[in-house]
Amino acid sequence: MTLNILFAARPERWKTYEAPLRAALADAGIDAHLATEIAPDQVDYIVYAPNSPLQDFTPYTRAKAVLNLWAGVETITGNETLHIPLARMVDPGLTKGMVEWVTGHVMRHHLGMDSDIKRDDAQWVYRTPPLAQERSVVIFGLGALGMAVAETLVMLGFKVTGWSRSPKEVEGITALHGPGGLDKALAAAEIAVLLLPDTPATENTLNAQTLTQMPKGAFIINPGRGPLIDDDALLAALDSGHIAHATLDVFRVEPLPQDHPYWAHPSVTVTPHIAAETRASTASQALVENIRRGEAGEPFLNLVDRSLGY
Ligand code: NDP
Ligand code: OXD
Repeated sequence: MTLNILFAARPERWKTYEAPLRAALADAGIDAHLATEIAPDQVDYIVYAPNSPLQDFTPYTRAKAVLNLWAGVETITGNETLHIPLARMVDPGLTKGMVEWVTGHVMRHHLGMDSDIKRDDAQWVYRTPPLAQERSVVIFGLGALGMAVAETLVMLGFKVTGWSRSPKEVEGITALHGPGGLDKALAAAEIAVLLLPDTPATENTLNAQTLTQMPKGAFIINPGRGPLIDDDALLAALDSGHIAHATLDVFRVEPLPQDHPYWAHPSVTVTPHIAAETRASTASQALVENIRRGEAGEPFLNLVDRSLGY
């Protein structure tokens, strides 16, 4: 039987994904009609980007799953027309990209690279740079991305703590969880990396109260989602010097509006939601593996629990 697979995303994505998806389907021996337009009641699987025009899933009566092209699902979990399984993207290429981006920014702050890069001989000041073993980094969110980041930072010698919703045991990492573990995580966060999903429970994880619980001079790196931080509270903490610097890749409104105070703040680094990107070749294999599982009657991987919002 030929499977009808709808690719519902912006046209530029189709250009990137068409060939690798066809190749991954062929490699898996799946006979498929893959297209950007298919009669809704004939569609078996929907490969989906949340910014696609498809927002009403009601006519997709035969579809077995929606396979998201993004890791973040906050704009779909509330869609009341969606009643079939929703899988989020876990892609080795995306994970590698996130590990590299976070590690780069952790090293920038850990080593104080900005102040050591000299443009003027008069500033020739020698100092002994710190070693990773002297620095405590907390990863808020120990999921697919946070765990990979934590493992790399452990390999580099950092003191790594992770905070998640459910308990975990991970060698080399101090694993804390739930509201009860938050105080300890904040107190250890000389560098805080936010890799939580955007859910009602994670909104404003960093707020006026929790920011004061972080060590004075702490650094914040947020490649997670904008709503994880109360922006006004962060700006106040930066102005007071309690937080030394924030590197922000994601925002409540994107692109970040031109008049937002983050742009001009000397202690804020803005990057345009580029921390990590799905890589079409590896992401296609992940998508096709879930289609294979669906057809074999095996459980889908990386299913979203819509009651939790991630
Ligand atoms: P996962 O779902 O694999 O991991 C989420 C982690 O957050 C889990 O460890 C989970 O805990 C934890 N968590 C969720 N809710 C809470 C809570 N209330 N309290 C404490 N911990 C909580 O997601 P990924 O690692 O794949 O991705 C994380 C986020 O990164 C995405 O949701 C997306 O927003 C962002 N992202 C950003 C990109 C960028 O370019 N800037 C690119 C890709 C993703 P538990 O383990 O117990 O479930
Ligand atoms: C994602 C992202 O969620 O790019 O995949 O932020």
